[in-house]
Amino acid sequence: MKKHTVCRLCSSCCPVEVHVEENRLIAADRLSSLPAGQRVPCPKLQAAPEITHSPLRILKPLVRDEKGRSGGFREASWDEALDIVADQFLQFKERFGPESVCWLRGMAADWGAPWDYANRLMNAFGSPNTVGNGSVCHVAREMAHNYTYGAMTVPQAKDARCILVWGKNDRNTNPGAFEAILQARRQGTKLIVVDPVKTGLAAMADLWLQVKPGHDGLLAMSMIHEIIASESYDRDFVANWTTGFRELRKAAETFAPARVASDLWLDPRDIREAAGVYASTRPACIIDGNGLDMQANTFQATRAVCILRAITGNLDKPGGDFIPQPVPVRNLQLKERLPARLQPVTSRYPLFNAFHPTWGLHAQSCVVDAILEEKPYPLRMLVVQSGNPAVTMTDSNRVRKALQKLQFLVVIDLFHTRTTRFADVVLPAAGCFEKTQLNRASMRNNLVILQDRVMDCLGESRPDWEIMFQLARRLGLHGEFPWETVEEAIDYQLEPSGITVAMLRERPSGIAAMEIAFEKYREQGFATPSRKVEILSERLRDHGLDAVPYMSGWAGDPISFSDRRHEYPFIGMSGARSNRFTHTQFHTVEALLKMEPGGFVDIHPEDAAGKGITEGDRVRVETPRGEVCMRARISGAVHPGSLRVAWGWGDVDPEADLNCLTDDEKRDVVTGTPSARTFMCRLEKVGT
Ligand SMILES: Nc1nc2c(c(=O)[nH]1)N[C@H]1C(S)=C(S)[C@@H](COP(=O)(O)OP(=O)(O)OC[C@H]3O[C@@H](n4cnc5c(=O)[nH]c(N)nc54)[C@H](O)[C@@H]3O)O[C@H]1N2
Ligand SMILES: Nc1nc2c(c(=O)[nH]1)N[C@H]1C(S)=C(S)[C@@H](COP(=O)(O)OP(=O)(O)OC[C@H]3O[C@@H](n4cnc5c(=O)[nH]c(N)nc54)[C@H](O)[C@@H]3O)O[C@H]1N2
Ligand code: SF4
Ligand SMILES: [Mo]
Repeated sequence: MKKHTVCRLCSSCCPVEVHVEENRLIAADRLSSLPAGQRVPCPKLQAAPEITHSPLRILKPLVRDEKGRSGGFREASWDEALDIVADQFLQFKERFGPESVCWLRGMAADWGAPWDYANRLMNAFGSPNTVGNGSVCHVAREMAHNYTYGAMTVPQAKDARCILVWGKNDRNTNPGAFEAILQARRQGTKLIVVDPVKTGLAAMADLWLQVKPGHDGLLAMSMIHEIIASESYDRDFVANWTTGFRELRKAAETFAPARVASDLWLDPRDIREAAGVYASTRPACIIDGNGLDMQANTFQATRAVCILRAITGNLDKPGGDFIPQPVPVRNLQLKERLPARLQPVTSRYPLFNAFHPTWGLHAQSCVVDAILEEKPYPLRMLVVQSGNPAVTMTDSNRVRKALQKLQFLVVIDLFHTRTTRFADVVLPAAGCFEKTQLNRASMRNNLVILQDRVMDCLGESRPDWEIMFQLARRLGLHGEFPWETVEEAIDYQLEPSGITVAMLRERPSGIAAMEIAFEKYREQGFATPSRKVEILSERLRDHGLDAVPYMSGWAGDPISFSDRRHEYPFIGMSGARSNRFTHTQFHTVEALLKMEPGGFVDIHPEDAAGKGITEGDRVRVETPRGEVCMRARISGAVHPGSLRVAWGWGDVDPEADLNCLTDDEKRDVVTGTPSARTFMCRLEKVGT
């Protein structure tokens, strides 16, 4: 049997066709409009059968044996495991208040309906603490878009004449999006890439700006300076649809290319050329990515990039940056149930907490603060769903101390991880092909595609929705979770759109809730308080923040440990995201390991020579927080003085645990984003 669904082996949410026989996944193919020879393969999807049927899957609920955390796990029935978890929820509520319980989400279970269910459960239970990991992922970037023009834009790369890729590596992280870039290139579209590393995408660009890590805000302001000075901005759009252009002009004065280029590792001519080509070639779109995230200045740097889109008049134009038309859905989260006096543990970041009606809370570092420092109050019980925080959160030694200190930890996952080692109960989740869910990425762009179950759950694993619904009922929340099936829940949520699960099953390629329209702002304005693009944001000014990015100047070096650069002279970068793995996932899958057996530190030839390091040597990278050991790869792809340290190996190899190196003290003041992407470090050879 072959069936369409959506893959969730990573966050790209590609539509796929899956072949299943007798409840065995045989193969899966990504759907693409390109002819077979031109498609970009995804090794993870090709390994989907091995991943799904891995002998390492947890197929029964596990609870600690009589020795507790110092012992092992024993298998339990769902009834027993869920009773234990519900009982702990109620006990902590009774003794310390419902806010002492927190639900911490990784990205794997999706940000659509499954995120809404977790929020609904916790809000109805009475705890304001449902926290996602968006401060290190794209939600901080999403907020910057939102504060500038009301929504996160979607680049229309296929129809653009110029594509500016800013800290995104679609070749490895989103093959469908990479295909759109390739299609555009075949039509002669210009490509500019801003990346400190010569990625495959950078190598094929017309112009590659090898920006100094963490300095994107400075570069964006310099390009803005150039576009204003050369008067190549869109005068009509700026005059009619923006606030604060005068203040922007003033703020940009100090960022002339000639003045800032050396701080950026760039030639001023390249900055001018990039600005000139981008501003004069229309339509143009900007594809921004995780290179802008995990920086201590994520919010304002992304705002500056957003302003480039606006002043060049590319917003909401075909081939430019589309303002999405979200599918009308019910807000399921029940946030209104929470008493106003109950502050979440993320209360230090009030603007980030409130910027969107359903994104909710994402300053995940605050969860660790609350456990260890008991500020603003102690968290005592944690449910970790679809995440591996022991490895993926910043300053992982500190995170593990926090997990150890918890009084009760529940983990919902398919596999054992370094996080499940701290757990009291592990609940086995079903994989993405074993469940039906309403997927946020498929809805964002006004095309609802159902992620539809193609096979039964393996063993006793259960879909996340079912685990949450059953737990909720045990907490007495029958009224809030009345649905017997996920189809009922999805139909309830989708009701305002007029779309149902039955309709989606008839049209597996998706249903558009409305006709795609461009330049919608002409009728309704932008979804900001002024209805314009807010180059100048009064909301930010009211909170004592720069209303225009960097209007009070460049805030200084955002790189962690920059005050100790004499001891830690290299700039370390977190990367690369391989197309074979998703964060810490799949590092035990033979087919993928055959292609890529371990992580590397990429070192520039000059630096390697200076340290007597040759290809394949074992090297140690150290920061004030910790150290990792990996093999050296000598590579002209990185700038002299910088190292790229492989991401994602920490679950299977404690010596390659990148987040041992990262720092959670230097944080973005708006979003609480730690500077986990970039850190000063030192390098030594430790063996051959
Ligand atoms: N230094 C550094 N830190 C980073 C990053 C980096 O590049 N560098 N990247 C950051 C980013 S962008 C992100 S998004 C985070 C990712 O952080 P996490 O979300 O913690 O990362 P994963 O390793 O993908 O962990 C997902 C877990 O969910 C499980 N899982 C998979 N599917 C399901 C499911 O359907 N249901 C359930 N319940 N579980 C499931 C997997 O087995 C896995 O254990 O890491 C961040 N941390
Ligand atoms: N195969 C695979 N696909 C994935 C994932 C995965 O783990 N594996 N994770 C998924 C998730 S959760 C996410 S968030 C996305 C992320 O997808 P991407 O946004 O593509 O993320 P990365 O590859 O981490 O980083 C993008 C680029 O930023 C560059 N970069 C690093 N530092 C800087 C900097 O200071 N400035 C600039 N301008 N660029 C910089 C890196 O060199 C890299 O080429 O991918 C998703 N897809
Ligand atoms: S990129 Fe690959 S793993 Fe990620 S959703 Fe698409 S097909 Fe699945
Ligand atoms: Mo992410």
